[in-house]
Amino acid sequence: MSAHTTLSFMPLSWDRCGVMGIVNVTPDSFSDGGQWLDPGRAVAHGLELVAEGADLIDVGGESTRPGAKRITREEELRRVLPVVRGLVAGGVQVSIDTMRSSVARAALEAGACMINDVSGGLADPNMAEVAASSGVPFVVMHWRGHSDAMDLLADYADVRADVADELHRRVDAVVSAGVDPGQVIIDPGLGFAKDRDDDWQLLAGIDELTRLGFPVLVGASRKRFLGALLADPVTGVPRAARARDAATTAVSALAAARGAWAVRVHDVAASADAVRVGSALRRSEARTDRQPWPAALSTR
Ligand code: PMM
Repeated sequence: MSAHTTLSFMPLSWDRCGVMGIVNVTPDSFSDGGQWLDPGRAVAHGLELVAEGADLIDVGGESTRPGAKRITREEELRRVLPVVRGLVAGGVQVSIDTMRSSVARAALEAGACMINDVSGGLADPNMAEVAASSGVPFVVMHWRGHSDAMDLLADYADVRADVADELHRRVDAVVSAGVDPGQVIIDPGLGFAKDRDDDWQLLAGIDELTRLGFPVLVGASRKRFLGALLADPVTGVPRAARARDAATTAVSALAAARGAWAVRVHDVAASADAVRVGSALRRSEARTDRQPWPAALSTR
């Protein structure tokens, strides 16, 4: 696997960390389940997220919450296609969040311009071929198994090294199946077969992941590790999913500062500001004309 630091698909490259807004067309996603099941409301919400600063919208029809059961292909298509069509008609860049190659193909035909596969091509052996033949950006997320069993699979010797190694092998597999390395975006898959400590370690290791040579997408929005961090100090009850947005925003700034390509979030407006902060800090750190502190101070 060779190094490719930028997407060859230019419309999805920005001069800062990007913001991917989430529209889950599901009855059971952990934080917004049931809110956007009606296609008209889902499209209106996606357009609202774009107005708030989303660079693209990720549309998903199948919940991946821990313990979730799979739905049929027909149901998934019924949920996502009208929303993809509606958003594309509104001029929005749409990513399709699916583990099924047939759903990805149908969404691309409806105008989606990116595939986000949380299984990184593992759940459906035909996904890599659809990605390869379409040439669109393809998110390869770290994944070890379906949602009904994933919590039992969070067993790592060294989570950063293991996730990087497994992602590396997944990328090699999809590239062998014909995907151009310039299409690939990697994602550590926070919360997917990870416990809270694993999620924090992976976040702390974003810079290492970027060194694999692919754009890195970070999906921390409202996830369990934030709920646990913000748990009620008396009862220990995790903070409710909707009340995790400020923490998500903080993660967006940190992810941008550590070189993430984009963050995947529910609350777009706050993260749109946060990624600008993180990216500005990163640009400033990268300046070559900076004086080391002691020298700068001694010239006063
Ligand atoms: N998380 C969820 C769904 N899709 N896609 C990527 N690439 N990365 C993620 O972390 C990710 C994802 C689950 O969260 P949701 O139910 O809030 O959409």
